[in-house]
Amino acid sequence: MNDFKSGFVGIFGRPNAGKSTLLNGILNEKLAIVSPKAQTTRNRILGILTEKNYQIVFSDTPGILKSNYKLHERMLKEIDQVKQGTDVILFIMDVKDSIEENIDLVKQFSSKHPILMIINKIDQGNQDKIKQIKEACLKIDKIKSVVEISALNKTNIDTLLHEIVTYLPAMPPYYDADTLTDKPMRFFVAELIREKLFFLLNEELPYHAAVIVRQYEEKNTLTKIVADIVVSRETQKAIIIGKNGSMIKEIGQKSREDIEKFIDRKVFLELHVKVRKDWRNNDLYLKEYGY
Ligand SMILES: Nc1nc2c(ncn2[C@@H]2O[C@H](COP(=O)(O)OP(=O)(O)OP(=O)(O)O)[C@@H](O)[C@H]2O)c(=O)[nH]1
Ligand SMILES: [Mg+2]
Repeated sequence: MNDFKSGFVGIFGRPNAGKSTLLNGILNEKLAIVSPKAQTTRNRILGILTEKNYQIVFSDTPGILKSNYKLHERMLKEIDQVKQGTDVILFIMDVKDSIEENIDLVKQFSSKHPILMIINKIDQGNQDKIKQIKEACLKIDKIKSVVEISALNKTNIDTLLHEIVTYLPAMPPYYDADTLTDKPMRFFVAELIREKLFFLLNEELPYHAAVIVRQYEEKNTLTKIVADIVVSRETQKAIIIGKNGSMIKEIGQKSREDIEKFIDRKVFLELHVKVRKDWRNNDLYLKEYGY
């Protein structure tokens, strides 16, 4: 195991840049939920890739944003924690995003760790813009290389991995080869339910919702899961339940399908909707909901 390399690699970037899509693509597993809306990810999510000669411990993070409520503060804290324990920084930007804004964010990282700049969504970008981004990156010392990818189509992922490994220290693995993540099953189940809210509900509502798994019980033929969807207001509860319960039914169905795929077992899913006024600014609730 002499020439084995291991290290922690943080994935950072603006909301919606494709951080979670990249993590899932690298691991071939849907660990992190993904949606077309910004600020989908709220917690640090570990994903571990172990190959013959190396182990990379990836951390997906929430998108970097200004904080408007306490939940945002918690999300920013998650980002800071990952920053501290990282060997290599992946900074991922949407090829369509503003170059200046992203370069400004990159400048805020300390020079302690090498930064790999990832230009994502090249399936949607033009060569000119890619060239401009590369030129801007050249002027910044701590950016060690620039890799263009499509996280969605898994284009150039091998090149990226190869590049990352270059910067990893010689180290024995931190985790057993069969460890994929550090979060319990309940976390992923709650996230898969939360993801459906992003797809089925309009604009603001998903940002007001948290999901907590209350019961997770493996029975003989299926797994029984009871979860609460928590929102800030009564009106939001009514929307989530929908006309004659139609919305909650759809949320339940879609969630169950995804959870079954994830745990590879039949699932019985029971959902409840609860109102906790202004939970996003309440320390106790935030703690209870895992933030
Ligand atoms: N066309 C295209 N879309 C992509 C690509 N990568 C990600 N997306 C889409 O971009 C959107 C955001 O992706 P996420 O992976 O949730 O982005 P994120 O950076 O984790 O976002 P937050 O968690 O909100 O910070 C989703 O609709 C993805 O399908 C890509 O390479 N090409
Ligand atoms: Mg994300």
